[in-house]
Amino acid sequence: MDKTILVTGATSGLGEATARRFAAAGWRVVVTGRRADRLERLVTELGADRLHAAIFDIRDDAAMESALNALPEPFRGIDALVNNAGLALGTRPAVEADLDDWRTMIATNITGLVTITHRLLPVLIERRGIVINIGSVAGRYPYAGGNVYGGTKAFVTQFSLGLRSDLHGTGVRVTSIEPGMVETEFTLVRTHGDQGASDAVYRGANPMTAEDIADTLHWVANLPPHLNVNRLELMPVSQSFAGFQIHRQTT
Ligand code: NDP
Ligand code: 8X3
Repeated sequence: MDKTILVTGATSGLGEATARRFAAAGWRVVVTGRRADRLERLVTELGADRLHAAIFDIRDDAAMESALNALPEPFRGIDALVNNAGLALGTRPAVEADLDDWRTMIATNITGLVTITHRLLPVLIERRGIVINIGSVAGRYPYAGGNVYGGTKAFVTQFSLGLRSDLHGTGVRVTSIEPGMVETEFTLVRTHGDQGASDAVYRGANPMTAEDIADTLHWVANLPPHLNVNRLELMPVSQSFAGFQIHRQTT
């Protein structure tokens, strides 16, 4: 195996599981995120020949550029980009939502994602690589309080499909993975650190695991080069759809 993958947001959840999955399969992995201690622990555990930590906030263009420019030679030829770094903040209805939360989601889930994609497209084209973007069921099915988070994930899906068109003829594959409920630190972040609320979301739900998604990503990336998965939506069996809400006049 002589391939390199860059996974954004590899300090926890889907990103960490993806880094572990591909490293176990023999890929070189560039792991990114803000929490340096977690990335450094991962490098120590899995080995510096296999993993490289590129520590930056995906909203900080200059930090991203300098971390990518500093990639050691064996990690520079990126064959796969997993755009995973992202977050939801808040579940309040739009009128009560915190505008700063909205702006953070847009800056991270949209602006950060397109910035690193634009930066790495030349090498991905040169190597006939693959871009895997992590969308969400929230981008397809609206729910109360999903407002801007769902909007950012709808962007991810549509951007993925648009990228496919633009990359026509290059051999580069683009996939949008759109999971439902996966137990990670996602809800802890969404609730601004409320562990009880996070536990309540997942309790008894038998949610998907980060490893379920990592296995799916590994499958997608290792398909024969003539096959492209455009979009893939996954849910735990315990999750489904609740239909429309109707507000009725009482008088
Ligand atoms: P986690 O909170 O466990 O992981 C999120 C990752 O994103 C962390 O590694 C975090 O790193 C990184 N990240 C967040 N903000 C930034 C930033 N500004 N700069 C760099 N990295 C950042 O959640 P998940 O693993 O669940 O989430 C991963 C992706 O999956 C997200 O895009 C999420 O929207 C999506 N998703 C999650 C679902 C779920 O149910 N869990 C379902 C569908 C989609 P750090 O904080 O160290 O910077
Ligand atoms: C995360 C899934 O349903 O919590 O993207 O929005 S959901």
